Amino acid sequence: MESNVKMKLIEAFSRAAEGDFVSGQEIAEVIGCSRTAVWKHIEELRKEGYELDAVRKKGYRIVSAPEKVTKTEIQIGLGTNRFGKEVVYEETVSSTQQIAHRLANEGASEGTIVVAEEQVSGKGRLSRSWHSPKFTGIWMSIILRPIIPIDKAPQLTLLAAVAVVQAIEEVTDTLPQIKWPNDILINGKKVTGILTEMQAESDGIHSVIIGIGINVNTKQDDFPDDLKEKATSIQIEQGKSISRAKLIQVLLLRLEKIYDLYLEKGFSPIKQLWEGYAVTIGRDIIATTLTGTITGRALGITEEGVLLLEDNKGEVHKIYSADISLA
Ligand code: BT5
Repeated sequence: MESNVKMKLIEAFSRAAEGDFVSGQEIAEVIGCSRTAVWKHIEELRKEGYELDAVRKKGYRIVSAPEKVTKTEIQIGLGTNRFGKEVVYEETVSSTQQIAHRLANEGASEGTIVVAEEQVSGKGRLSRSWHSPKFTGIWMSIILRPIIPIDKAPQLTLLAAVAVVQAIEEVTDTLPQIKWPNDILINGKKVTGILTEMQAESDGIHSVIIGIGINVNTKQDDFPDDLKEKATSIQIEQGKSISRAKLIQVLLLRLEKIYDLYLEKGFSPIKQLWEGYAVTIGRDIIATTLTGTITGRALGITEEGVLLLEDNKGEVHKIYSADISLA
């Protein structure tokens, strides 16, 4: 919706006393549109997360405004030591990853996060896109600066997946599971995707940027047709919405704890936690890699976080990166 139209509309509502209706006529005058076009603007406002009452002969009133994930919402009550101490918040971005990359280059400190209400070109792996409609989910990137060898960076995806599952478990009554390497599912449908990118040179890792996308209060209609069957949200699964800011706080705390455990004790304890949530292990799966397709039984992950897949000839393959589906 055009931002000046939106501003005028919100202003008209905020001039009215709380709980009072604003008539269609008044809205038409404020915006400078016809009375028949008023409902269209009201619908647009609804799409942006506002709840509105419409009563014949009285007009419209705002019942609730969308909850936001601003720096203040995230930082008040945040229990972490480092993660989320720097928050870069934008209402609309192309991709939080892009901004985080720039900030990392400019020397942003570890634990800096970039959060947006909406991404217009959210990124998945391999230049796929990530659908990120306004006010519905958590679209966040966090900058880490671990001192680890480059080939260990993929472990951070698994570490982040564990933190996300723990956080969702803590604030909802759903039971998420992890599909190697970067998907989190509820009832078999994708609720979260993780994208781990790295800035490194021959002297080692400069930064790792972990992008986390969680469908929180997304409604079925918010998903495009090609995602309706395979994607879900916390709201869809548990039948009620939750505070995105609260989930971000819990997630940052979980992430910081598990990251500290990782820096202190290595990948082993993370692997154990991860295996407790993994849905693919012990099952027959199809792994689609850039070079081809392998079918077999997922045996587990190695100490490095690499997936082991045994084909029907008994040969064990190491899978570093792939899309997995159940056979
Ligand atoms: C991922 O890629 O799952 C990584 C997604 C990471 C998104 C976060 S949001 C914050 C940060 N900023 C960004 O720009 N990105 C990160 P991949 O495994 O390649 O899966 C991508 C596929 O998931 C798409 O091709 C769709 O099929 C599906 N998909 C897209 N949007 C989805 C959504 N909102 N929910 C569930 N599935 C989705």
